[in-house]
Amino acid sequence: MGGLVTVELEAEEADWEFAPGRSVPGFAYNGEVPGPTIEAQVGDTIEARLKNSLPQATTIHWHGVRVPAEMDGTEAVQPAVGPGETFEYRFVVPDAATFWYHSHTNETEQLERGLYGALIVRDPREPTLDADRTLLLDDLKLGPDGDLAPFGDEHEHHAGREGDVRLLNGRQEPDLEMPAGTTERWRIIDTANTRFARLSIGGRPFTIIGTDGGLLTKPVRATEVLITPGERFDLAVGPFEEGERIDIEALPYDRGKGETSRERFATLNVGAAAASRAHIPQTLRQIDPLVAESAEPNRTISLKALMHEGLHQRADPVRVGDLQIWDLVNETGQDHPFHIHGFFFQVVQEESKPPPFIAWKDTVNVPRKSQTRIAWLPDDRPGEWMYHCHILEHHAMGMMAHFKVVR
Ligand SMILES: [Cu+2]
Repeated sequence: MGGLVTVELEAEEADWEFAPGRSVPGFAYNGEVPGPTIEAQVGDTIEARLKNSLPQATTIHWHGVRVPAEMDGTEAVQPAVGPGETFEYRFVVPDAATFWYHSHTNETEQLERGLYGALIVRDPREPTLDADRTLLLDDLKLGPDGDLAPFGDEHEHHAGREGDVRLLNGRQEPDLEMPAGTTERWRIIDTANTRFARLSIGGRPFTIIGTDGGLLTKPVRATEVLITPGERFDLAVGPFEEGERIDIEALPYDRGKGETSRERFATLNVGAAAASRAHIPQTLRQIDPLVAESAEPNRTISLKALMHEGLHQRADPVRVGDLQIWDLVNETGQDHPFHIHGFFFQVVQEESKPPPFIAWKDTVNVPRKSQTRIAWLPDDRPGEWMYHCHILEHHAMGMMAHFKVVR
């Protein structure tokens, strides 16, 4: 039997000091950006009491968690929680992974102002590294006056909202400390409205050990990983040598809006050595493929049509237990991170090729002029669900669809 984790989350206006002496009027859970990190063991029940002290309605979506439909925190399953009102979310966390929670009402503004936090679900059987840290990547778009730029101009509708202030855990380009000789688990979450990060840790090799739905089957060595809004990657990072200063940065990437330049999120300072007990086994867990690579799709979703058809689209229902094989076709000129609520999928093909590793995902970037095939199995959680682009401005503009899971 799992334990009970209770958390009080008060959504409130707060002065968000994102750099020494610089702040913006934020929206924050319990006055902090990011909100408190919620930590649980797999199988626990989370009871989160939301108190809305904002001047506008809000809800909380538990991104990636396989919650019952009525706990999904969208306005499709609950009325938004008005100013002065409360709502209690209660659900079991059946999977060990890096999740996050965020507002799902007036998201473009509420996330930009800071309504997000991490939800970490651990399994005691997972490998233990020397430390476990959560790094939330974000940005802020400021106007010439240093305050938040106004929301929702025409350019943002099309391209998404990106700002020049890059944040890690709610602070502008902070310094992090890590002892030499150690290897840490870094849980990276892209909480930005739009910003992609082709993440590099000073070009050093690291090991990808997990993503949205938890551990991979085996560790994957890499020197960079593309992380897009909503996605998570768990990395084993280190060891480094005492005295090193390493930039945690995004390498140039073109999501269809021109190539970005190298951009720093933080600097890692390596301190005096500490003993290490980190061990990464060669087998992390088993993931059985849902379908063969050659499996034919039973649904095609045109992201271009989704983008242009506007609000409140309804897709066909899916039946519990019926295997879903969906082709996500992106004929637009920009990348779109596709997110499905409440269920994990496997990527079967990316641009007609199998993905580099098998994994459970809830968000996947579909690069411009390409197509991605995913497979997923609706387990017995009937109700109202949705999928959408996780560029929040695209979602707000209607790049989404509701669908039902039926018995
Ligand atoms: Cu999009």
